[in-house]
Amino acid sequence: MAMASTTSNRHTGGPGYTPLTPATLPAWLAKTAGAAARLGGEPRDWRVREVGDGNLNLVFIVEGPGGGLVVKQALPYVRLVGESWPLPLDRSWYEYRALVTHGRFVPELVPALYHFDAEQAAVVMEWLSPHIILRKGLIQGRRYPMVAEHLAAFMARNLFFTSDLGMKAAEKRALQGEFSHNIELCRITEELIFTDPYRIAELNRWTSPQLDDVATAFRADAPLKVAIQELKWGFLSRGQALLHGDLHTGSVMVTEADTRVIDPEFAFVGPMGFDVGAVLANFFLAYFAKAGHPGDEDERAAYEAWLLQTADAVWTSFERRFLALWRAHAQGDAFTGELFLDAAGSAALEAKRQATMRELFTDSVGYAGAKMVRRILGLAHVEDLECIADPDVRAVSERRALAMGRSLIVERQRFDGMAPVLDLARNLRQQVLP
Ligand code: SR1
Ligand code: MG
Repeated sequence: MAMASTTSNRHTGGPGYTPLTPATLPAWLAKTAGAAARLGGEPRDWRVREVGDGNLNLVFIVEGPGGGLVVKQALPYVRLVGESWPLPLDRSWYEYRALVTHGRFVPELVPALYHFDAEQAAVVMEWLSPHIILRKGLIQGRRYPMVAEHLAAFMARNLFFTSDLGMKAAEKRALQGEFSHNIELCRITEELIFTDPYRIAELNRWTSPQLDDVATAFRADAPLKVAIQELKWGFLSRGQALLHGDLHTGSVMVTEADTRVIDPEFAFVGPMGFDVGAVLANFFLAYFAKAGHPGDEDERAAYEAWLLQTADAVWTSFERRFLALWRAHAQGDAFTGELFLDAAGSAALEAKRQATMRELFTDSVGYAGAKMVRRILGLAHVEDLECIADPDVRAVSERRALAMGRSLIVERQRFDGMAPVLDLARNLRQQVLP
């Protein structure tokens, strides 16, 4: 990963910027419109905990006698790596703007926004309780009966209504322009997902020596490198819709009945399959990780089946919802409706809708593969696998996931629906790969 060459901020920071601490946060928050009323009592009564366990930011939970809230503040560097890797504070602006946009289309699936402080690069928002991070729930073997429908709705509505199918060209171009400056966050994705796992890179890591052979093989795998670069080109060049940009199971908070999508700081206008693939990939990673977690064999098998059913339901529900939106709310400037009013036109347009969903599925499959590989051979790993303490056991799961990731990337055109994708996962699960 090349270090970021700029830390430029157009919207945030300034001489007053300073990382908040549990000690300094109450005084700052007391000046923030509405926060004091929401928390109740006096600043000295507020309990502040820093709970950020992500790769980039500070996250505080603040509780007062009248209620709670969350403050998320950007640091001027990558928290996971340290000050040697500077990163623009402006990502908090993009996160705020993405949350506002998501709030237009799926208000029930995002946290409520209370305040954005440009100088401190901080967003004040709803404290979601008793929600937990979906990834942690999956590691604990919990089931979420609504999560597939909610994630499908989140993606279908946001992707459709910010695409040229659902949004007028002038607004879509403005949206694309606004997010086009989220350059450094996109660069992280371009390098950590699409490039570094396929070359020698300082920040790469993997379970070693167990996976040394696969890491070496991937760096020499020409069809794989062509395929991942095709996907990267799509990420760089295809402005289909406003993406969340980092839609893994750590960006989702859940209860059994409720789902909220958080952390859209990587938002930009890009290829829709990137978000869909991210969700699918993280259920597949959870699936392969399960074999390395302790527990009863029958329960494990049932839970693994639930994970694959959930991935299946995410795609099936997403496809159904996206098509329904296209048929009923095609207010964008793509596929001008008056050209397709007669029977032949209507049939041709419906055939095009079906073909578009097939293309979107192919993209989603490829991006899912990319997201799986990066979590095992690249810098940023996932707790599902990392919590497997025995490296020999962890490597068995990781090897299966890498095999699936490679197939999804290279052979993405051959998957004509979720059934063969799920068959691949089940087959690899049974194998002890050399
Ligand atoms: C240096 S940031 C590493 C990763 O964390 C974020 O969640 C994104 O997935 C990014 O690629
Ligand atoms: Mg995040």
